[in-house]
Amino acid sequence: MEVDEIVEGILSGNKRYLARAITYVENEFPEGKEILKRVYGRTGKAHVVGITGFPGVGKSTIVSKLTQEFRRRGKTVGIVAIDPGSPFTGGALLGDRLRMDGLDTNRDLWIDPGVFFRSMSSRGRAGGLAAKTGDAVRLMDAFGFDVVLVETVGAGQSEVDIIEVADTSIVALMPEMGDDIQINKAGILEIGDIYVVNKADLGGAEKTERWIKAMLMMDEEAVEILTKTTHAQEYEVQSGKIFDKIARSGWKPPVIKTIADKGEGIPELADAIEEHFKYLKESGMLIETRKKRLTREMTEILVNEIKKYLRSNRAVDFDKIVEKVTSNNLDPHTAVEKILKSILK
Ligand SMILES: Nc1nc2c(ncn2[C@@H]2O[C@H](COP(=O)(O)OP(=O)(O)OP(=O)(O)O)[C@@H](O)[C@H]2O)c(=O)[nH]1
Ligand SMILES: [Mg+2]
Repeated sequence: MEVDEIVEGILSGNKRYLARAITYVENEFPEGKEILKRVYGRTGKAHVVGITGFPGVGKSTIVSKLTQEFRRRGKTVGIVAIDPGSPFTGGALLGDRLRMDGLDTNRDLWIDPGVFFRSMSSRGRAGGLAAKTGDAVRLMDAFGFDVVLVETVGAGQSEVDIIEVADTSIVALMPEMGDDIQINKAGILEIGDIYVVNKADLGGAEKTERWIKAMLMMDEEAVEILTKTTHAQEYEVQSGKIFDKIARSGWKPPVIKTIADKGEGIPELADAIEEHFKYLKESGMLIETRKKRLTREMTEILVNEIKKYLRSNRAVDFDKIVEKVTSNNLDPHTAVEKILKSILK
């Protein structure tokens, strides 16, 4: 399939071409990059919503019910699920279908032209997964979905990455998960704009809710202290994420109890999501955080390109210079100055 054909297909709303474009991006085919370049002008309108949480808390069920709710509200929905367990299949639709159990039971969604689902495997592909997810989201955005939902399992590092693609981050928990220090260690309580305590039917949801609120209050104090220091800039240099958190401090993350498989609490969750988007737009935070994120993304691309360039030994014989430094005939600083000079000229 030609790039021209795919771009045209995406812009005219044909999902087959969207699926193909995502496959190209996922496999790092050069066509993927080319397509992204061509459709970038159409991106930026979708509300990107990330949902993360430990395995089995009910993320897929929430995504499925939320999708129905947004459809009722007249919005179209694109879904990206990061699946850590399944082998990479190139995103075969049937495989996706079987895996997304929550959606599978929801046959109406499969035939709804206003919904598109895609899963991406993270197995053995941790590196660059955030970037690829970001590009898949971008393609869905360009396609014209009003909302793009991204489901990621949060059990280690990857959940923190949703902050890099989502405007609104939802952290899903379930009862009996509170007072578990592991959750905070996983960084999960630092990234939520909205918290969900799902499986409220199991009992103990209030306790978990209280615990989250207590954690958030401590967090709020920390943010206040950080905001008052005159060294906010320094914090920004040290950690873009801490700064983002400070910047987000005008928003108090709500904690919402749900029974997702029965749809309970889902309209309230959809309200909170829409409210957060409104807040982001009205406060200027949407543009501000997107700008910061793009700065990080472009810096990463630039550094990667420079690395590639150096490895190619085209501009300078990098290996030879390293040898010189190893044998103490040159110091690292002078070596880098030399390299930079020859690259820049
Ligand atoms: N009791 C109860 N069960 C629920 C609720 N919501 C979802 N479940 C069930 O919990 C199980 C896991 O739900 P999923 O939606 O697949 O959870 P998940 O977080 O997407 O799981 P992974 O993608 O494997 O991390 C399923 O059997 C659901 O039917 C709920 O509110 N109450
Ligand atoms: Mg799931």
